[in-house]
Amino acid sequence: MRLPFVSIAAMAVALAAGSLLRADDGYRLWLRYDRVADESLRATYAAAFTEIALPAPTRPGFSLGSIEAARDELTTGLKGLLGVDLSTVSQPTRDGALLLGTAVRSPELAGLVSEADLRAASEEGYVIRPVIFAGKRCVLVLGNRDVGVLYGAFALLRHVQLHEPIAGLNLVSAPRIQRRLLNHWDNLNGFVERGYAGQSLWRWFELPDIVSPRYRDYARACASIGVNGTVLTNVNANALVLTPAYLQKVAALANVFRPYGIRVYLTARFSAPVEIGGLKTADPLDPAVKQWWTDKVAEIYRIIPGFGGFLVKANSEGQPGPQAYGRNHADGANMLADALVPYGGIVMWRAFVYDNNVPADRHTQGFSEFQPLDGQFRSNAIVQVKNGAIDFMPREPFHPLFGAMPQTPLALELQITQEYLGQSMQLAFLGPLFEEVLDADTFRPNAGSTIAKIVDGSVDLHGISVIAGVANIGDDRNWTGHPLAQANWYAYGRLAWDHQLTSAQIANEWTRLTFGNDSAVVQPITSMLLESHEAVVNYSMPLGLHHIMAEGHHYGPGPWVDQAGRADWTSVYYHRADANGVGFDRTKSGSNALAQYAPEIQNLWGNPATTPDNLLLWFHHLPWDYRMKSGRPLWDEIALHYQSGVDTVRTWQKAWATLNGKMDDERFTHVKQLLARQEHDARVWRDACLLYFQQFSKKPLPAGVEPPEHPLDFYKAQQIHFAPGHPGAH
Ligand code: BDP
Repeated sequence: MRLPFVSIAAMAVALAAGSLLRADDGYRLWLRYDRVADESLRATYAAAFTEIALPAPTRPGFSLGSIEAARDELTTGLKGLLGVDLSTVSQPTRDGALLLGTAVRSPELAGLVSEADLRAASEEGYVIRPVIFAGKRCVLVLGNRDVGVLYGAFALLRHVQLHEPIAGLNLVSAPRIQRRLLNHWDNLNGFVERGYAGQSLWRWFELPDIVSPRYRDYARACASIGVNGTVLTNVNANALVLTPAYLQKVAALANVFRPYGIRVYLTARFSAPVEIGGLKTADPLDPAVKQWWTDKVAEIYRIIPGFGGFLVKANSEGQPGPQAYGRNHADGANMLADALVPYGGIVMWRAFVYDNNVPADRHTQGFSEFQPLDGQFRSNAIVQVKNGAIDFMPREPFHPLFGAMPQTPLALELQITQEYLGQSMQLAFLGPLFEEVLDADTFRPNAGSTIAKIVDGSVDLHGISVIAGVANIGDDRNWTGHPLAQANWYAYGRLAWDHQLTSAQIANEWTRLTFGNDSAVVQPITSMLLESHEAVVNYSMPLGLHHIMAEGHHYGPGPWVDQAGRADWTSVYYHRADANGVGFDRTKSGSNALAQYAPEIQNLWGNPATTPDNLLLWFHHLPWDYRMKSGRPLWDEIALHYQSGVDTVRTWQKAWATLNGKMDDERFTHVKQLLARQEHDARVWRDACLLYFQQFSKKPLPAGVEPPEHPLDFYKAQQIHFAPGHPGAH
């Protein structure tokens, strides 16, 4: 929804009601910096922060302007929060100076903290602590490098926004994963594949001449949660972005992002040497092809200093790749890695591959193609793996590759945009999903080897670590379409920085930053957020059901889909419902995808009695009257899950109603309308799926499940035209 204008009436109401109810279009995200209402608290903060001191560095060092960005953010933020104008001085002139600097360039500041603190801050982190400097009581914001100061500035502002005490202030933090990226699936024509919040942020036609102020706000938002890289273009890539004219445009964006510690990356279309280079082949072992990429990379680094590298989708869903020349993924990735290595660049090569012509269960195919290549990739080639083996389903078991490529750094790819989770119409806070994935134990080489530890490099001691989130951002005024979907961008960044944070902590933090610290507001919103992912799973694909959504645009139910261009895009391929039961047998008696997991997991998930309910039908085909752990028959359990999803949404509608008057009318009304739509859509999911499966189960709905509103044919006949984010609709 676009809300570019604030109506005069809304503004008048807002002015009359005071700052709490000021009209709000959501543009400021979690960086709101509204005045701290409690006067005594505000006075405490104002006494603690009186000026900004930026002592001139005494040692040379490369500056990216991050310290200046930190100073600007602190000046604006504290002006908003406290109503004070902080001047910048080169040495503290009074108590309460915020002292900014880096250990590398200002050894006298480094001397104020312990070696252990500096080590803990590592490359990108910070130390924030009260110190005495030049005879004044100061608050030191120190990084080893400039960007640490910027991250520290955001942490300090967050501390104030959350109304945390100033006494005993002691913040030390550093990221656990080195490269924390957003992946934008943005096309050069402005269309965002699987984007539900408007068009691309990047105005390619206007660039490089017109540099929208929004690019800086994007960078501020990313930096505030620690995101330090952005892949600007769609994995279904267009080679044009590698041409000189586009590289100039990319450079203009990179210039805006650089002070914010954000590197720019691009998707590299494998056939680019043919499409824009005039070569006859893109064979990765052909010397002319290698030379073309070597030259191209040199050109890119000349135009875009600090360029991060390439993301590649190859031999997947029709994208070109090395297999066309009889080469494998490692051949392709290594050729690009070799071109990038002199500049410190990396290549992220995606493992999302599957082939309709291969008879094996799609679940097994990425593993089969990539696992044998372990050990063959260059050290700057990272294999990027989606969290699950199919495709960002509402719930998936973790991808077996995470436990099976110890010699290769693996990047975790999460989807922030809610392709299969209600898109921008439905509330689904993804913190719990991300946490579940990060905490999943691969048991390789032994228990405790969680995905988080595989990805951060600590299990196999890799030098490079990468995490990627497919962005949910577009040019909608509020960035994410659904106002509460901002929380997903936030949660991704916070977990990428520190995977030991809990989603409950993050939900609480985000809610307070975004809606204020009033517990009557924070409590209901936090509960809604934390319940929402499971609720969406319940009313769409409970108990391990998967890939039963509508075809193409993927919004809403489609368990009946049996024609979709290729078998592995249909729903019947995955649910396998018949008179005998439902579910995909992936045990020894079926596709045996389970064999790709560690023995501990095979033992657990190989037996329906020890498989967690929430993955049951992912791994087993079970009779409709199979006795569940609850004692109920499977059919009843399925039906009750669908109903419970609907019921949960209704409880949010009630909870949200209590917030009327406690926030601005814009966000209140927008979310109220979205929740009504979600309640409707949840019923559609429930009714459509239960009617469909009932054809096979031939059993009545259990008590407590509402009868469907329409017959099955009604739901089958529903069509959505021009669904946002659907490539086929354009
Ligand atoms: C699927 C999307 C498709 C993407 C693909 C991918 O439906 O639009 O291109 O993933 O990740 O989820 O490459």
